Amino acid sequence: MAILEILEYPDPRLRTLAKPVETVTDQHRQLIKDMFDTMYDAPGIGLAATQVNVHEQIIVMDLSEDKSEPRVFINPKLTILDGEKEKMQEGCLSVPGFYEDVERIEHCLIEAMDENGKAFELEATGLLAVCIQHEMDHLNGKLFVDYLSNMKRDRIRKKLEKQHRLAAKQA
Ligand code: QAP
Ligand code: CO
Repeated sequence: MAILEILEYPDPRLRTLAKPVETVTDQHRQLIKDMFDTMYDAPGIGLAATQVNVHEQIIVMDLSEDKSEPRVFINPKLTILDGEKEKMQEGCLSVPGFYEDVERIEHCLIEAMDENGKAFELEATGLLAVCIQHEMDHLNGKLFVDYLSNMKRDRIRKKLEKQHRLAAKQA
C-alpha cells in the first residue's frame, strides 16, 4: 500500500498536459494501485494521475460507498450524447475544503482502456458523467476552480496559499 502526495492548487504542475499511454505496463498497473490507495485514503471518489504528478492519461474512480466499484480510464475520449447541462456541487482533492457548483454535460459516451489495455465504452449520466469530465479536465491541466468567478477563485487560492505557508513553517 502506498499513499502518494497529492498536488494542491495553485501548484503549477497541475497545469501540465498529460500524454496518452501507448502500452499499459506493469508499472502503470502499480501506479493505478497506488492511485486507488491514495484516493480511498483521502477519501475521494476520483483521482487523475496529474494530481499525483504523473503526466499520463490515467484516471481512477469509485462512486460506491464501500469501495466496490473501482473504475480505471486510460486515454479517455468523450462524446457528447445530449447537449443538456447539469449543475452539481464539485470538490477536488487538489482543492481541499472548497465545494462549488459547476455546469457539465449531462449525458456522454466515454471510450477508454482499462488497466489491461482492453478498450471499453461507457454511457455516463449524473455523478458518473460529472466526475469523468472533472477528471478529464485534470489531464488537460484544468481545475474546477477555473469555472468560477475570478473573485471566488482568488479567494480560494489565497486561503490555500496561506495554509501551505503555515504547513511549510510547521515542517
Ligand atoms: C471529483 O473529487 C468530483 O475538499 C472528485 O477536503 C467531486 O474525490 C467530481 C475531497 C464531486 C464530482 C463531484 C475533497 C476530499 C474529495 C475535499 C473528490 C476534501 C476531501 C474530492
Ligand atoms: Co479534482
